[in-house]
Amino acid sequence: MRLAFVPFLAVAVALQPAFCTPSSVLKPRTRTNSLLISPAALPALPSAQQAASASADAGLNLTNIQGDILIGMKKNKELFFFFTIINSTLFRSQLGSGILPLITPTSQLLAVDTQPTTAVNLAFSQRGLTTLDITDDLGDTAFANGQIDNVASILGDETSNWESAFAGTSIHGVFLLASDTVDNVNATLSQIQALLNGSITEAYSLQGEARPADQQGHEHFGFMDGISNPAVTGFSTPLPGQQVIDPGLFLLGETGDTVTRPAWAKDGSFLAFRQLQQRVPEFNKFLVDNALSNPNLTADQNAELLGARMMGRWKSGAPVDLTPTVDDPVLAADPQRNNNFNYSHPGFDLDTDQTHCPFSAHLRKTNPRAGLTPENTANHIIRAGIPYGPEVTDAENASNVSSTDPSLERGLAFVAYQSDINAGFAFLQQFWANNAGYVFEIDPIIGTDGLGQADVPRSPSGLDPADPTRIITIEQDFVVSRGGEYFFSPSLSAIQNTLAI
Ligand code: N7H
Repeated sequence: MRLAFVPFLAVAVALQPAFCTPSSVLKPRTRTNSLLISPAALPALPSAQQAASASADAGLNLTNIQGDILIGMKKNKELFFFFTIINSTLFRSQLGSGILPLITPTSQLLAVDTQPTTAVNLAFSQRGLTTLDITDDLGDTAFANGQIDNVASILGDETSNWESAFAGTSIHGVFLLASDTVDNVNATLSQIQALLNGSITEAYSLQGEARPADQQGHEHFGFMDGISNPAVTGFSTPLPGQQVIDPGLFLLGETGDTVTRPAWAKDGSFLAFRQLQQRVPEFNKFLVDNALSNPNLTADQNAELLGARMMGRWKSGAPVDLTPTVDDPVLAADPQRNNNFNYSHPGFDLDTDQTHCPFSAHLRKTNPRAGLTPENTANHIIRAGIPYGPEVTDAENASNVSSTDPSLERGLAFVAYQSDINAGFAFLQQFWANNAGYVFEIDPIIGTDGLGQADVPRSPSGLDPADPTRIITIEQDFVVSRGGEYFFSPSLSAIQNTLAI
């Protein structure tokens, strides 16, 4: 079905009464505690009132945008349920009346008393849209070709490590189910499956989970994650140092999106999903074996120092650019200060100074801040992933080797939202993280040689602040891609008026 190109505004106005009245989207009020986590280091979400006022000024309709897109890495438990559509007519017939009322828009997540028991989002692969007879070109070649097309040459993945479901053709879509308990998630999944009445089958699933106790918000290597997502005009108020990015970099058809799209695609976003395995015991051993030698630090602290310099932040979240040789947990927990840096310092040459932050640090590779003039506003993503897999076992700790037992695999269920995958996730991975020619070295956390080979040695300088010219060779990958897919996360109005029948 090819839909006519209709001006966005006309469509939005025409669709308002169908789904935008708050009473029709709110679920029974059973919540007294948030389904999201809120570690002190992460920027707080705007209040419902703040977001309502910012979005009104920018013309954003937060009741029409799926909730995961602008929220970031704040999920507690999240199931990624990848599915195959086996009866497209039945599936489409259940989408509007059955599934749409369960889909959680952004506005609903901003206050505890409007949050559902389980937040539900839904996205489709190109293959899924085609199965639904939606043949419009959404204007994104990476999405249209699927992630498998990017596998070796662009992303540098070793294809043999890919989970078979991602390498195959069965993934048509994904339900993202987030709550504070796995029981809630499973109950909602059962409800969805009952509503869809046999029209889908499971292709694959991955259960994400925030790490326990004081590690909540930290990924499996131990680093606080999700601090430096950009502020989005029309949604969030920028914190000191936080870049402010046009909504059109993340939402189709909004200010800053320059591509021509079908009208119904407005307020959707492309979701890049990656299952990134983390080899935690191997990473820890590398840090111990190559610990730095600051005489004022213990051996453990010298190992931590090396990890912090590979990452660009301490495990606490404190940026090494502001505190290069010693952790500062108070700074880390203060969102007014923990993102307020740009790698420039009075009297230091930005192009040669690595005493504050190494050029190759993951944080600096994936966002060079003042390292580019003017500061880059074109290549940004909103990261909304969550850790998956269990904690490291005693046996793995003792052997310094990750178990080969699949049930013990751990890593990051990486999610990036953008309106242009080739300018967002794929650009960051290919042109910055994997590119030794760009600010000198391959990213020591997520970089590969860009040719699909594993464990290619990397030789970054700058990791040792006492001697920034010293090279510390890294001979193995600590992050292994297990594959992924590109999806389109449509607006609620698109689900109702274009995808449902
Ligand atoms: Fe990265 N980590 O937890 O170790 N990342 N990342 N990432 N990452 C960041 O400031 C990590 C990955 C970005 O604006 C932090 O939020 C891990 C991919 C970007 O200054 C930490 C994996 C891509 C930023 C991690 C992984 C990116 C960023 C610091 C894989 C894109 C913000 C916390 C397993 C291709 C940069 C924070 C800025 C920050 C971790 C993957 C991109 C701790 C473990 C694949 C843009």
